[in-house]
Amino acid sequence: MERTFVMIKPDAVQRGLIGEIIHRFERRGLKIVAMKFMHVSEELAAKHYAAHKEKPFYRDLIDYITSGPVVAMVLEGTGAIATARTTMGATNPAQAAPGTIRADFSLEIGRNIVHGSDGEESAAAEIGLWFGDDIPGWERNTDKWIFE
Ligand code: RTP
Ligand code: MG
Repeated sequence: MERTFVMIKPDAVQRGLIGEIIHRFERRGLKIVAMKFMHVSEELAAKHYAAHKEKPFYRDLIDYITSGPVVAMVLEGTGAIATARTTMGATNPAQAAPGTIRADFSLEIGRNIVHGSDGEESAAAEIGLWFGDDIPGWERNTDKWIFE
């Protein structure tokens, strides 16, 4: 069963959208296997966004993600990495499909309210960075109605 790392960004926390965002992933069938409300240090932000170090928006991105508390989580399910990203919508909310989290609650790329790992490699690295490598699984009552 695949796992992915998802983060509810500071803008969404400030806007009172934590429940709404978690609700969408939960309702789709993704299973929460780890979750925490936390402040992001400059050091953690730099490690998390290391791939973007040379990008022109890097400084703004670090300032954004360290500007207030976030909710970090690990979601598990069939094709969880891609499924979480399609539930979130395109990086730029202006191009995100209606019904996705980003389209329904945001307007600008630098305030796009949620993060999700973009592939197997980044998912493994981000889960390890934010939660460590020993997250136990758990049996959900509804698993057999969601996973074939
Ligand atoms: P994320 O990592 O947050 O899930 O988003 P993503 O994969 O869809 O997009 P990525 O290319 O990894 O970019 C990471 C975050 O950087 C901000 N960004 N700003 N101003 C810009 O051109 C720009 N491009 C990216 C966004 O907040 C994006 O989510
Ligand atoms: Mg990304």
